[in-house]
Amino acid sequence: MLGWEERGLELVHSGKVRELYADGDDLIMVASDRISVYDVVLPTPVPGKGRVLTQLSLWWFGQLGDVVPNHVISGTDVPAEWAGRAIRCRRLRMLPVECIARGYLAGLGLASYRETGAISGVPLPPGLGEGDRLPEPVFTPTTKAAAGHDEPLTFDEVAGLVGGPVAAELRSATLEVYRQGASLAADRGVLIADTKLEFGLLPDGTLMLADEVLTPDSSRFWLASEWQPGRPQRSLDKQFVRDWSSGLDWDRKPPGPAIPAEVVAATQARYQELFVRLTGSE
Ligand code: Q0Z
Repeated sequence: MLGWEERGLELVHSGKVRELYADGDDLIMVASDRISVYDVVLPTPVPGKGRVLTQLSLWWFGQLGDVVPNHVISGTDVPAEWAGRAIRCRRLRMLPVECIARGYLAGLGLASYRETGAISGVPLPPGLGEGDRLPEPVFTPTTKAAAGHDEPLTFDEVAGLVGGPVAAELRSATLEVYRQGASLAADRGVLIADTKLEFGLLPDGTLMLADEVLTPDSSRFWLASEWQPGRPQRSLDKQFVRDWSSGLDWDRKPPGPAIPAEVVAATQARYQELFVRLTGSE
């Protein structure tokens, strides 16, 4: 079998758990079975994770096609070695903003709220606690740092980076994708606490949803039946890995520990269960 180099593909970006290749004018995004916890990639893969996340993302792109156009060309016209876990997409001019929508208080949104009562310059009512649902979803964009940590941006700062009209489009598309996705997921027993979207532009200026959408690697998913505001929530996908690793003598710095087989199996089952719950297919 020919490897990707022999087929003229060029590796353009290697992320923690995914790779991005150029194929002529197109890009091919390839999801691996690698898993990260506390931002550290563990040495043990979770078989099937790349396929489940890719198929979930493709399903969401289909569901959300009326909200905003997207970069997908094909989920099947990809090299055979990546079948099921790769997406052929249009190469866009990516916008330098991580577009985050939050519907519940968790993570960096919670930290910002506790310090200032606001997130990304959007004031929130007093008295909210960890895991609470927000009165309205909020747009909380950040920078896209090449290394290190993303920094919060106010709406005016986004407008300074991409121009006022594109910033307004980004905010409305982000909130609408979140609203429709979270509403559909909630009907199926899954809460989407927050999500990170990436957008790019076609040469004619059309805004397109890019990258991955509403996967557990880009979003916080909670099981509605387990939601208990007032404390940290259980993560639908990685909770077994977190619970197991918290019992180890590990400082959460690389290299991470190998995952035992039963924790891998439980995590695989969690990804599959999420996929079946949301999409209604196996
Ligand atoms: C996505 C990323 C991945 C590592 C660039 N349609 C597009 N056009 C231009 N650029 C991108 C896309 Cl999706 C683009 N990333 C994120 C994806 C591996 C990094 F699969 N970076």
